[in-house]
Amino acid sequence: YNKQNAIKSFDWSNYLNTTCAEAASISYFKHAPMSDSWDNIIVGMKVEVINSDVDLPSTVFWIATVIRIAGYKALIRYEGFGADCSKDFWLNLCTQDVHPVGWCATIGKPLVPPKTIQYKYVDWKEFLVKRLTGARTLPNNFYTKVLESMSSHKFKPGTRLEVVDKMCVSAMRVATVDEIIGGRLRLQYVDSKDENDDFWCHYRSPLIHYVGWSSQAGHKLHSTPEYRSKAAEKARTGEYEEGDASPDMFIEHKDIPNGQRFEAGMKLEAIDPLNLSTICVASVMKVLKNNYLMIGIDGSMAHNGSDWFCYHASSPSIFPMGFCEINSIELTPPRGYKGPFKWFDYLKQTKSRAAPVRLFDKEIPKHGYRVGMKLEAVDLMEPRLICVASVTQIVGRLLRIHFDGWEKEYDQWIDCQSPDIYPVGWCEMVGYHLEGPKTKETYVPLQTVSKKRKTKNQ
Ligand code: MLZ
Repeated sequence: YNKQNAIKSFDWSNYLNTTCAEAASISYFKHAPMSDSWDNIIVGMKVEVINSDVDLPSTVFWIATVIRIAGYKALIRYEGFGADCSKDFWLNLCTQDVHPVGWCATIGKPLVPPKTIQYKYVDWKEFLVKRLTGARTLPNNFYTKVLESMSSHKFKPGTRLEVVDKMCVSAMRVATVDEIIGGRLRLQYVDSKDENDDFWCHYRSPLIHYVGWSSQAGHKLHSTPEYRSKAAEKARTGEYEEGDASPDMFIEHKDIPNGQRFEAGMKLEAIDPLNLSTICVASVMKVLKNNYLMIGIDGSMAHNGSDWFCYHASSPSIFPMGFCEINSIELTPPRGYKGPFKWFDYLKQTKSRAAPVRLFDKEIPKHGYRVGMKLEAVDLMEPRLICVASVTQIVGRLLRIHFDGWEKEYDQWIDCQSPDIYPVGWCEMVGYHLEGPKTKETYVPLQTVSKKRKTKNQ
């Protein structure tokens, strides 16, 4: 029994009205459906929607104007209301209930004016013709396009892959896809007896890999000897079985600058994978093949290396020494470090050297994010949860994501191209539960599932 599922999914409508906040645009999220064809969706465009302001037994439609856009959601006003906003309502543009102008005429459905304004005109036809001349509307095949763009990957229930072991992040484990919602995969570890021991991630997540990836990269893998040898063979020959995740299902990493490599022992700054609100002093613990690195957070490493974490050399989550200082953000010193932290002294004390700046990917992709924008973000410490969130700081390509109503300890530094952030209305569109902002009235602590979060220097 899952308490959270019993709670209704959060509805953005009132929240958008009362906070007046701007939502991050669909076009910022490359992995989100319709991201590349959202340019035509603009304020002022007209659509045909169900008219609920009538006393008729049958479903009728009316023309409406888009007043405001927030992610996939649009604030709508029935045509004829003029400046009167009393009947405005929010709807999701990517649902079956929204149609381009002309749709009713094509299928012979009547357009019926809302009863509140019925008295205003005698000749509604003439009124509509006037209002609609030159107006923009949705493209004809809009909903078909929406459906198409929601299934643009090859993952299926049953697909086998390698994924980070959530109980021991330095190792991989074998899992199968159990369920897919909006491109997010519910994974089940194959060696787990507990059905509820699942792991959610997007199909573009850097935490999942093809069968045989661990053997190729030289990454630790918890699995059976049979799997190990078969997987290695498959990756070597490229001959995969039905149901195996194969290399072509994953995005390829950028090449790193020629001939320049990270070396074990080099120091750097990195987002702590177990506490995404902090950027910490870290070390390259091991260099794997194909430019993957095992990174450890200085001062809090388990002796057996069980909290080393794999980042690709081109990852946007690792930074050269001095990154935090240059960007005026807090760098978390090694746990228990005495006195103010100075890189120069620290390198001397630890007799180590910093990873050269040229090894890092410094590209900052163009993005439109601004502080204050709302979105839906995965709580990566409990990745089943997608929550109402806001951008509270921007550093180059990094976004600081704050979960509305929650303490700052829950904040996460996330890359602007991360597949773990979604536009407002995404959950509603794909049918995923959305966690609302934490409020005193609605929040019931889930004591049984609550994992203690690391806080700074704790
Ligand atoms: N059980 C967890 C839920 C936290 C979810 C927060 N999401 C932003 C806790 O109370 O810590």
